[in-house]
Amino acid sequence: QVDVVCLGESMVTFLPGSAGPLADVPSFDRAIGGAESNVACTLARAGHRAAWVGRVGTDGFGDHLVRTIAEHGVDTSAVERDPERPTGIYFRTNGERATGAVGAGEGTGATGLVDGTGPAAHPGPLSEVLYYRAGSAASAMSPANVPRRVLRAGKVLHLTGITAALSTDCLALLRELTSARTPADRGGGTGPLVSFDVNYRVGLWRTPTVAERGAEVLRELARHSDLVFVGEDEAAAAWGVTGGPEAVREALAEPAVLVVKQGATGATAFTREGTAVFAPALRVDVVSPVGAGDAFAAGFLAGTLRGLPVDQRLRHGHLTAAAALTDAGDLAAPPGRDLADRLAALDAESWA
Ligand code: KDG
Repeated sequence: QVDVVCLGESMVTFLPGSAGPLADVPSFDRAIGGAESNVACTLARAGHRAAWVGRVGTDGFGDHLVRTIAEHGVDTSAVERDPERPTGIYFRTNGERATGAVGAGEGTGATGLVDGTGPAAHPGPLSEVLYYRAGSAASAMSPANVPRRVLRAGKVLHLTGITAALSTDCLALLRELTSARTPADRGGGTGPLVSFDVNYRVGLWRTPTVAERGAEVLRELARHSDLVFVGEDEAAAAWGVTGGPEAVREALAEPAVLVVKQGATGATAFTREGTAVFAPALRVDVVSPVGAGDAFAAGFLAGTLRGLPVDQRLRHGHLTAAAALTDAGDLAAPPGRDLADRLAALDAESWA
């Protein structure tokens, strides 16, 4: 059986060859991105059976994505090819970064806010993001063309709020995969545990592809999921919640398990019973914050699949995020299992 099925859009990513604003960058290096396939790749690299379900064009970018994600050990057999629509791509720039050590949750990139806000909205020091994904093959995913059998084949189905912003059909698909469930189903034997990373991409929700307000849609999807990841900064931006993890939990009407990422400080997980468990973040020198949130989710899910206690799931999340933070791309090789085990066993103080 597959451990985790991840559904969402993957894109070919162009990383700048030099720092500076978009207008001044002469060349870019090709890489891959996509929050959900990032999670799948990281899980597969950590030895779990992961599948990615998505839709790409029949163009060379689509070929490259499917091939590269498969090379990470991910099952891509359910990926659909769309002959009429292109594969999404996106460009990043690398502005001047704040130097010094920050934690695995630090920066909006770790939770995802910086991605998609777009250069016009955030000319700030972190990287700019320029998407070319409107009308992409993935935006045509819908309840009619994504095989439910595949989505229900894993122990965990991992979704993110990015998909909800791609089109009304994509939103309908996410609603079906979450709202159709009843609280009694949660974590039960009737289907996979639904994991949802809020991934609030402000820029995507500003476009007219989906008429509804992103904040409301994301709150609804989170409320219907079994395991929710959200950054404090995302909760503040989307829902105006600023009172710490407990306030985020109240705003989401107590999802089954909630993980609130608190930047450089660490992360708090609320268990099904409502117990709060905090784990401090690792301190690392950040190369790029993009993809750290995905890595954190992958680490937490890996710990969950291994049946580890919640504090160690959080530590796995921080550790995997640290690997992504110290890599320029959206996706970094996770630390090996030995190292993960050794670090997970360390005393909490050693992490701060
Ligand atoms: O979390 C990293 C992702 O944001 C990146 O890989 C691209 O999926 C992506 C998106 O929609 O921004």
